[in-house]
Amino acid sequence: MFDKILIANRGEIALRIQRACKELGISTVAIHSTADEDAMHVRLADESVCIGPPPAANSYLNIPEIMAACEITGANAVHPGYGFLSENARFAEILEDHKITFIGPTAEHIRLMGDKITAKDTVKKLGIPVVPGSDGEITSEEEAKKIAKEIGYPVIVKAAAGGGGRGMKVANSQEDLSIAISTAKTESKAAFGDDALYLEKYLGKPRHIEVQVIGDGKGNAVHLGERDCSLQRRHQKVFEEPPSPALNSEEREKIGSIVAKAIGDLKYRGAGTIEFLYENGEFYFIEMNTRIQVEHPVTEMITGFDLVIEQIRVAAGAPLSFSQDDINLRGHAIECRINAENARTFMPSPGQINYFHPPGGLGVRVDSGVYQGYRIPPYYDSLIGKLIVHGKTRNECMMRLRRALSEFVIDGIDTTIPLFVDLLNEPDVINGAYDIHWLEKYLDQH
Ligand code: MV4
Repeated sequence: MFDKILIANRGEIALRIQRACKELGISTVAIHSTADEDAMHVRLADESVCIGPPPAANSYLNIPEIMAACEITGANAVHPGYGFLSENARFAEILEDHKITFIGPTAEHIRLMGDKITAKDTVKKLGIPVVPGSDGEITSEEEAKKIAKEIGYPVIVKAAAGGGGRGMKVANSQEDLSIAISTAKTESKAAFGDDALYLEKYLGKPRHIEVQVIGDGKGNAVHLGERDCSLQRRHQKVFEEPPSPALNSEEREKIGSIVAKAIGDLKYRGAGTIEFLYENGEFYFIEMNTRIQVEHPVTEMITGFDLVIEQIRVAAGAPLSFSQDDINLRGHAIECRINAENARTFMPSPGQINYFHPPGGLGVRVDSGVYQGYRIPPYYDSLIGKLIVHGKTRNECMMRLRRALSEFVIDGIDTTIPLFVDLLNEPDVINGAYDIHWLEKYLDQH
């Protein structure tokens, strides 16, 4: 096992990783920018290294500085968290070259899943259902038109280097297709330096359902059920829940076992998420994330397993501490992402937190990196915490969540808490009757 882990991240996820390290008796190194000198992840770490000025490109994304921090402190592993360098295959490779363990998958697996065309091709061969579309890259407009005619309009053109909603264009008819291809190509080349595109049938009203997996890198992999993350705004999730209100236990078991088998066959190491669109009872793979995700705590709440501890174990070459038969999904969990943003305009609201009172009680978890008196810097993502609630049933979970939201006080800045208070009074949210477009439509009307 490692004796010292450098955490290449900030905010609530840096604290989350420190907690796992502390329980395992591993000492922690925080890195931080000059804007984060007062951050909680720096205060609670055993050691800290300032690695650069506020812009992330010069600090949290600065690989040479992070390598120097590893060298100075003698860290033998790096946990990247989410965002920043978490899906950077080059970073994983550089660490391995220096005999420092990257707590995550191999560089090869990160690269494979980072290219959305090779990802789709790989999982399809492993038996995971994918969205009908082009077999790999589209190489000409003629070919694209032919495929679109076969699968039927509308279709969506996606960038191989994209993901998370970047570089996509919908075409409703053959007349739209050539402009969709040329704009997607130009945008993709400019944004990613890669203009490879692929084509898919456009699904009109799907849900976003993702399956959590973890593998030991030796062929053993398990699934920990799904999360329904359909409530999103501008491709940012705001509310996530397992189990999905849309699935029955047969559907859950079926997709889970398909995914776990595929991930085992890949000899995948670490935590991962297989994202699907779900429509009319069918699953369609869209992407795989090769990192721990923001919303991982809801899965921890219904399984009782610590996903960050398991990430560390498998990165060190240890076996998973549970098998598929040990995983029982119990009750229901919901996460609300608390952003330092206005709940109506979503304008960022950095500044000082004058008063901070988190909720508590049975089934309530708050993962946050802020504290009373803390000044939120304006340079980074506005996520300041997550309210995660568990209950025996979905109804109990929602009652508890309303109660927890009513207790939560954050003064001095705007937060998204009032949005959740409103959402939990909406019949469609109460009934779980939402798709990926529901939240944007709701926000247009309110
Ligand atoms: C789609 C789609 C409809 N049909 N693919 C957006 C993010 C990226 N991960 C995939 N995305 C989509 N891919 C097909 N074939 C609709 C979306 C999409 C979406 C997906 C998940 C959650 C929110 C979304 C919002 C708009 C569009």
